[in-house]
Amino acid sequence: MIAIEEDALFIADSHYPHHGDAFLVLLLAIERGSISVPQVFLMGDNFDLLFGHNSYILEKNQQVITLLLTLSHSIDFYYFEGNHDFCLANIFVDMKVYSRDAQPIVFALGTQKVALSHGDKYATGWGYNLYCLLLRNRFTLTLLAPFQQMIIDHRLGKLSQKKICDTFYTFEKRVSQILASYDKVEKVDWVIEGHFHQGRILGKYISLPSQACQNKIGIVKEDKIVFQTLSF
Ligand SMILES: [Mn+2]
Repeated sequence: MIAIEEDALFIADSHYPHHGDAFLVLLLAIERGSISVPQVFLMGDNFDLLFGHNSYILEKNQQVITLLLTLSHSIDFYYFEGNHDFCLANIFVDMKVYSRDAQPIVFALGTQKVALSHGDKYATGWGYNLYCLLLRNRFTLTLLAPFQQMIIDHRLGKLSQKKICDTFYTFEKRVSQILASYDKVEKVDWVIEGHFHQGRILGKYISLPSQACQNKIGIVKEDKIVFQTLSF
């Protein structure tokens, strides 16, 4: 089991670049040494749209991809793929990349066990599962390649207009369903997920803040995750 270290960062749901550039600003600060970090957990949907096997979408996000490639030479990066960013293992060759299928992954936080996922795996339904299976398939992505520019531009247009920071009023109910699914896999002390953009802790469930919505990230201090807004 890999240990989560002091000052590790948990960055979730940045939705770059359509919903702010906080992700880029933070990575640039790490690059110039304004903040020193031993580990970075990218918890998914850090990009508003990014997937492998597609040159057009890579070009669109080139600045941040290049930055991540450089930083991941010297810092341990763990990328939990989200529903907006997937098939990334071929892009980020120096990172540990976890697909939706591979998640959750259990890490150690001090003496405690923590399960980590993006947050779209449990309590979703078969339609969503099928959609994920097709969309994250190399064959499907290759098939779509001739139409990539048209499809992607259309999709990017929609995504940039999407409201992503709504309050989730029945969140407690959803969390109890999610925790029940985790319990079937492995007993852990904490579950940490992004995806819901809530920035709340409910019992042992830590719903990370969205970097786009709350402008906060999680930082590990004395074996606890605290939510913070960083300024440089
Ligand atoms: Mn998500």
